[in-house]
Amino acid sequence: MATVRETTYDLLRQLGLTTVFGNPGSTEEPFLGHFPDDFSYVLALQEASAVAMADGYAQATGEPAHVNLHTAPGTGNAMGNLITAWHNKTPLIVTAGQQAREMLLIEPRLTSVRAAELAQPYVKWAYEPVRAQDIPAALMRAYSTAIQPPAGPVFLSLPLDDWHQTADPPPQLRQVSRRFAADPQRLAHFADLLADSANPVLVLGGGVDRSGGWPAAVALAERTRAPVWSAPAPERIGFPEDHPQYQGILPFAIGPLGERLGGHDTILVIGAPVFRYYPHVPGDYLPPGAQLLHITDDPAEAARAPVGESLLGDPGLACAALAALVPVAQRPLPPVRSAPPEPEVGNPLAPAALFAVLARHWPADGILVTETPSNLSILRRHLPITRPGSYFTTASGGLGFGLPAAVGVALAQRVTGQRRPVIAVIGDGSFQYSVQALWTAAQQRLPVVFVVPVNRQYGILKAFAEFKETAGVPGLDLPDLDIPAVAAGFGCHAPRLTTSDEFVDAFRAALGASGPTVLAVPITADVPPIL
Ligand SMILES: Cc1ncc(C[n+]2csc(CCOP(=O)(O)OP(=O)(O)O)c2C)c(N)n1
Repeated sequence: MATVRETTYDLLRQLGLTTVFGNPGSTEEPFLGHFPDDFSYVLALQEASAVAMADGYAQATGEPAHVNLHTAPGTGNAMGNLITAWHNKTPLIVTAGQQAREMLLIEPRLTSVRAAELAQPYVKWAYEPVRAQDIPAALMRAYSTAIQPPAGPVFLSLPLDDWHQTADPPPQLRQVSRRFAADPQRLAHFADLLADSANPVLVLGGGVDRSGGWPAAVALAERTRAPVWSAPAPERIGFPEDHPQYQGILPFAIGPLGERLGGHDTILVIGAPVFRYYPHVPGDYLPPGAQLLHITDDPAEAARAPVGESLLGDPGLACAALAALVPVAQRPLPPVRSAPPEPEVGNPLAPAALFAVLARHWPADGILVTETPSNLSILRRHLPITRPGSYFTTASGGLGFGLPAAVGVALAQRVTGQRRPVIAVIGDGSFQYSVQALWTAAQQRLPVVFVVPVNRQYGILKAFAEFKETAGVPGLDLPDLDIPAVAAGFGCHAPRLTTSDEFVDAFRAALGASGPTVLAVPITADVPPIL
């Protein structure tokens, strides 16, 4: 008779979930024991890193990933990046150990009380099976839940003494949809509204990239001849930023965003929230007289939009369907946006100078993973994303995602055989939240290049304090962090750099290295305005 454990591993195998990201504890050992040869365990030294590595891996492979956590404290450590996975719409199957059922009543050490509530509300489904025999079927249900639109994390709490129990017959291996197409009537209505518009604009978000929608988005843009903006604070990029119709990234505040879209009568938003705002700047959501059309695969995202009409459907499929329905517009093309000014190269480098140098030496198929809050708009201005699947950042704004996510993205390059270079630009503050993922990168010999602009401060919080006129906030400076020493301690190559030339030589070498390199570059402590 098969055990629950054997039936579960068979199912994981059939689902292609043979990589387990995790950090083990005693409550997980009965599951992990006699770990099969055809599975791999990616050890993270803290659960925040395990979740974000799995997130990066899932996004870069386009497949769900499995994370195994240590009961309540492990889940607690994982929570920040679980919140990010939720906003990233990443399908993650999160399992966590639980104490033995026989003792749960008296709450021994390692009990996760109300385990199914702990990860809420940032999972699509959370469950502790009522019987040991329900684990494989619960896993099948968890998988089906995670991958259906909108994709997202799910959570299972699994008591440690369940694994050796005799299993029921295995659950049926099921397939469910990962995409759904829009209602044709409503889509035709949207196409009519778009065709009747005098001056429409497209706003594209991360959902376009997630759904493989670049070619369809380009076709739609070229038929409508409309300017194209990136949705504010995008977690992925849905349109080539070197396309002549591309205008830039919209500001993440109500008033400024509404003003930026002034003059347009139709605003078509695809694959993004309406909108991802950050500082509160009151104003009109839309320019006067404009209508907003919103296409998303997420009913909750559609429901909470303050304005506009919505249409549920896969962003990529919707772009393709709309492109087929709308006539070729006759209007003149929008003006091409100007190139950023050439920054002066000083010592220390200004952020713009560092990013201009980085852009100059950027590999054509490079993937950018980033978390550099105050300098992000400068980085994005100098380093256009021109290919699909080439940009990943936190959708939630929570820090501690980028560094481990880059490790997961790099692992995906190896596993899929794509072997695209992965470059992570991570602020010196952001670097600290899941820093132990450097060890996993080193152990796995992943050639990730971590570029750390060192401004010795929480720059964006200074900008926010200025913006809100809240002087005297403590804890915004970061003196005496020795990033090369920390990186070397985890097994990364980490040369000490100051000049631009040293950076260029080290960056080139890092791209060809067989393991991770951390390039901490001192930069000026400018505080760019928040908007
Ligand atoms: C988990 C978490 N903790 C705290 C914050 C608040 N926070 C936002 S940006 C930031 C500073 C980031 O510093 P750094 O990476 O050095 O970038 P800089 O703003 O200096 O460019 C902090 C602490 C957050 N977003 N997430």
